[in-house]
Formats: sequence, structure tokens, C-alpha cells
Amino acid sequence: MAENITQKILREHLVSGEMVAGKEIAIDIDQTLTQDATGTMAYLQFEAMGVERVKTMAVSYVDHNTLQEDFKNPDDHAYLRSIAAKYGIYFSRPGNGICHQVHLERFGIPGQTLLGSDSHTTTQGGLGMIAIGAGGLDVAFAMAGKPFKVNMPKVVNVILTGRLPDWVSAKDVILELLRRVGVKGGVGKVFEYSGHGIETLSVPERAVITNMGAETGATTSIFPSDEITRAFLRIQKREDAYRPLVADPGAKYDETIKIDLGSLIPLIALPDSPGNVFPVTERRVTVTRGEGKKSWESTLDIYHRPITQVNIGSCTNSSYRDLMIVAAILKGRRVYPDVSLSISPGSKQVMTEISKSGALTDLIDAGARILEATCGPCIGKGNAPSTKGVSLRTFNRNFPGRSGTKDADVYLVSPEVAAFAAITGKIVNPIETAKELNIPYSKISLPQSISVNDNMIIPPLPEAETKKVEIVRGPNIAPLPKNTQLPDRLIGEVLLKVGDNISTDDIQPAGKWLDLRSNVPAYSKATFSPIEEGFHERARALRDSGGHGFIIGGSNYGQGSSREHAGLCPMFLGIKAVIVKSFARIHLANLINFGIVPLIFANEGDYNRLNQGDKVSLHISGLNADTFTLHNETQRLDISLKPAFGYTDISILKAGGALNLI
Ligand code: MIC
Ligand code: SF4
Repeated sequence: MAENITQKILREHLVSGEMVAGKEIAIDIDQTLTQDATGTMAYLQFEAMGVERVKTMAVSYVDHNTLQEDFKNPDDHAYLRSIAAKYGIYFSRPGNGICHQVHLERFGIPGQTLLGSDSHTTTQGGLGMIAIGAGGLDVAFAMAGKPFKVNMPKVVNVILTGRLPDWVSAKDVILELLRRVGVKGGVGKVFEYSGHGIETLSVPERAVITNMGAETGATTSIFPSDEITRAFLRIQKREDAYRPLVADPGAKYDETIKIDLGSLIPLIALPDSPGNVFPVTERRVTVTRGEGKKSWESTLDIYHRPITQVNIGSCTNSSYRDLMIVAAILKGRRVYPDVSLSISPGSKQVMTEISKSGALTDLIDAGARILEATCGPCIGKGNAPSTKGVSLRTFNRNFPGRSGTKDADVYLVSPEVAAFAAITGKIVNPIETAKELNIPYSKISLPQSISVNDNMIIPPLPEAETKKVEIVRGPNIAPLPKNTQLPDRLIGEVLLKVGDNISTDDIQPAGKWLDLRSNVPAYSKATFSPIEEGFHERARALRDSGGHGFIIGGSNYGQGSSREHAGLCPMFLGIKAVIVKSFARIHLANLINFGIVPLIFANEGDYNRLNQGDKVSLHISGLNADTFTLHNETQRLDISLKPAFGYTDISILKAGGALNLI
């Protein structure tokens, strides 16, 4: 039977299940990646599994939190480094770069599967991998050799035709997709790219698209592996990893989307969602901001809006190509006086190459502030905007408060739009401004030969030597919190009611809290704090009095980051059930992994029949039912709920989580 690329790779890795959209399948995982912010927890869980050495090709990156403001952060790094030595894992040292960029350069292999404890693991789809983001525990299971369970996705054929106009780039392609499908339009799907347009896109450009495909909620995105892939691997001196991979003629897809690259214009995502996409030239747009009852309508003037900050970098737009185009725009010019421009290169390799080419000097000369090759401002670690500041970022997420400043306006743009804004001090259309300022377009090609230098990657130790390795556990490495078995009846209170598209940044913020990722009791003080400061106190009080906490939400609950702390910390605070209109994939899996019962309304309208503070009870004994009845004791009514978990999850939930089960 003619197969598309997704089906081919999944079939080659299929362990069990039927490859029918929506049905659960289990697949073998070839490679795993972790980063420091999710890695500490993943490895604490891996240790608890008692496996001697990883069974996958595994890489542990340190890229999210590298500032080392006190002992906590270097403690985490020391722990991760010793774990890598003990269990046969590659260790990418702080400064070597952002996991997704480095993985593309040094490790990704077309046709293989990758599971990563980061939602943007999907980046490797640009190299023809099936690369999926997951919670740390799922990645730990994969490292222990267990297959990964996921619902067989629908496959959407995204046909690209034509060629991008000057000053329009890969970021605009994915923003266009987001404009069309929104932040939940990819749930349960893989976006598989095809068409002659892909022949005009290099691997790093393809990776911009697959990276930010995560913002549609998609399981992943993938490009074919072709001569362009081969050329990229050749430059990386890894041509032996190449394998051609295209869809069979006549392969079937569940849906088709056509994008004519030639017709695209520069786009911009408005605050506070990557799905609020408009042409950069739009003048007045009204968007809804804020959460639930506290939400408000905000009218924004986009075109020519004065800005205070530009940040270029993140795993979306920090490749050689992206920084070279920025340098070409900035060369011989000056960063506008009211603007702070920061640039974080994606990797040490990118930093070296832009330095060799002289572009780094052009950036520094123009007044750019060069940061380390890390996530930095993208995860709210430094470079927060000023109060009510207007920040233009080449990143992938602009959720409220993620930048570190609650009332800032954060926009997501291409490197081209960012660079022109940096020199003009306002949001402009690069096509027009290039003409006005007489800046010629330079088509950036990848260098034919680069200095491949892996001296910041520590390879796995031979097995015999790992025995001697002692794990380093500073005081910031707290023991794993344990959950109790699930009772037959949950009796408690609706602790919080939230609206649609709640992100894991809302549930468990990063930024200034990032140092506490390996310390759940301390980190749980941040749970839901962007929505209600002090939520954790109410939750603890209910838990300590023997009650069970319920959370009520709208659709696409738990979008965004893969951080399993958004399941783990609520679990620690006594949350037993989350009832919503629909879930985002990774967060749903995390809730199940930590023994929190995920349920959806049988009738969405019943969302309105529950209020914060309502006393509720729920019989769940056995969990093996098609519907459950939530009794709202305060309002004296019953609400019908459906399980968001599958049959195979029941034993995990009953045990109080996947670790308890094993
Ligand atoms: C993000 O972009 O939100 C993060 C930080 O990379 C997360 C992982 C984390 O929270 O540590 C992600 O995307 O999964
Ligand atoms: Fe890092 Fe930002 Fe990419 Fe997440 S989205 S991996 S924080 S650069």
C-alpha cells in the first residue's frame, strides 16, 4: 500500500496497535533528548527505574537555565553531568547551544524516532525524523527501553508551492499555518510537508517550520529527507546518516492544506498567543487578553508601533541563516536608541560561523547585545521587557507573563521583521523599509564547509567505567514526591475554574522559578500563580484537611510546554481530577503519569454549571466506565463526564501514577 512518510516511519517502529487515526499505538524510540529544566526530574525518575544504562541514543542538554545566580542552578548541572556519565548519555555542556539546534546539527537522523522532554522536539522533523515532545517520565521510560504510546495521528499534507519573496522567510510560513488552523488546529495530527516549494528551503529553514508546528498542538511535523537534507548532513560531516525518504506516489492523507510561498507576506503574532496572527502591515486589531472573568479587549495599532525591545534567538530562529540575514540588515547601521536588541545564537557552531564570517562584528558594531547560546529570554531568564514595554521576538511563544513582565506586549516575528524594527524603532514592513533605506536583499546560503567541533559534548563513558561514577546531589535536588493510591470516591472542592487555552506556563510558570525544577515542594509554590497568587495555600489547606482538589477548564487545556511539573506540582498539592472541554496532548499524558484523573464534559455547556468553590464529589471506582457523574453538592445538580484516559491508563491512575505502578 502506498504510504506517506509519517506512516512509513511509524510502521518501521510499530510495537503494537493499529495504525488507524485516533487509536493508540506504541512505537520504539531510537533517540531521546532532555534539557536541564525538564531533565533533572526525568533522570530522578529514570534512576527510580533501576536500569543500568540507557537503551536509546540519549543526549542531555544544558541550555534553558545557565545563569547560575546561586548554587541551585549549578547543582542541577552537576547532577545532570554525573547522571550522563553513570548511564551512558551524551552530555552537551552549558554554552554548547539550544538542544533543538544542536540536535539538528550533530545528532538527528532521517527516518528515526526521537522522543524529547521538550515540546519543540518536533524541530527534528526538518531532518525527516518523527520527533515528538513528551513529559520527562515518558522520556525516562523510553531511555529504559520501553515503547512510547501515542494516538495514531491524522496526517495532513501541507503542499508548498512557489518560492518565498525577498524579506519573507520560513517563520512566515509557520505563522501562516497558525493563522489558518490556530493553536489547537494541529491536535491529533502530523503536518507532513510536500510540493516543489520545499526544494527552496534548507534544513534549518524547514526546522523553523517543524519547530513552531508545536504551537498548533500537532503531535509533530515532518519534511521529506532529500538532496537538501543530504547537503546539510554533508556540511555537518555526517553524510553517512543520510537516508532518502519521500511519500510513495498515490500515498493518502487525511487532509490537505496548500500554501503558495510566493504569495506570503511578513506576518506577526500579537499578544498573548502564537495563534493571533496578522499581516505586519495591519493597522488596528482588537484582541481578547487575560483570563476568564478578568479578560479584556485590547485594541492594538501594529504598523509603525514604537517598540522598546527586540530579541533574536530561541530554538525557532537562531540558525546561521537567520543571524546572517539579521547581520546583513544591521551592517553599518545602529540599533535605534529606544530599543534594546539582544541576540542569542542557537549553538556554539552558529556562534563560531557568524564570527568567522565577520557577521558577529557587524552585529556588535551596530549595538546588539550578544547573549550566550541558550534559551535565555525565551524562557524568561533575563531580558524581561520594561513595564508596558513592547517586545518583538523571533521566538515561538508569547503567553502572558512568560517574558517576565506581566503587562508587556510581546509579538512574535521573523528575523527580518525583528532586524528592521531594531534599526527603525517601530514595527515596519521589511519589504517597504528595505526599499526606503536602500538595503539590498542577500540570499543566505549555508557555508560549504564549517568547523565541526564537538568539544562541548562529552560522549558516554564505556560501561566498565560507569560503575565508579558517583551521582552528585546538591541540596537543590529534592527527592521525588510520592502519590497515594486513588480512592474510589473523590470528595472535595472546585479549587479553580479557568477558561480556554490555559498553557502550562499558566499552570506552572518558568522564568524566575526555573531554579526549582528539581525541587517539587518548593516549586509548587508557583502553581497557578499567574492566575491566582496564593493558589498553593488554598490547595494545601484542602489537601491537609483530607479533601480532594478539582480544576475546571475550557478547551485546549495545558497547551504549550511539555513540563511535567504542571502535573507533578498539582499532584503534590492534592489535585485529584481535572475536568475540561478538551486537553492538549502532552499535558494530558503528564496528568495520567502523575495519577490525576483527566475528564471531559459530556456536554460542553455543563462548564457553566460549575463555579469555583463548589463542593463536589465523584464516584470513580474501577475507572472502567464510559461516563462518570460529578455531583455538584453546592448547586445540587449532576454533571456527566467522559474519561480522557484510555483503557491502558486505568491501572496507572489507580496506582496514583506510572512510577507507583512499576
Ligand atoms: C518552553 O519553551 O516552554 C520550554 C521551556 O522549552 C518547555 C520545557 C520546559 O518547561 O522546561 C517546552 O517547550 O516543553
Ligand atoms: Fe528553549 Fe524557548 Fe525553545 Fe523552549 S521554546 S526550547 S525555552 S528556546
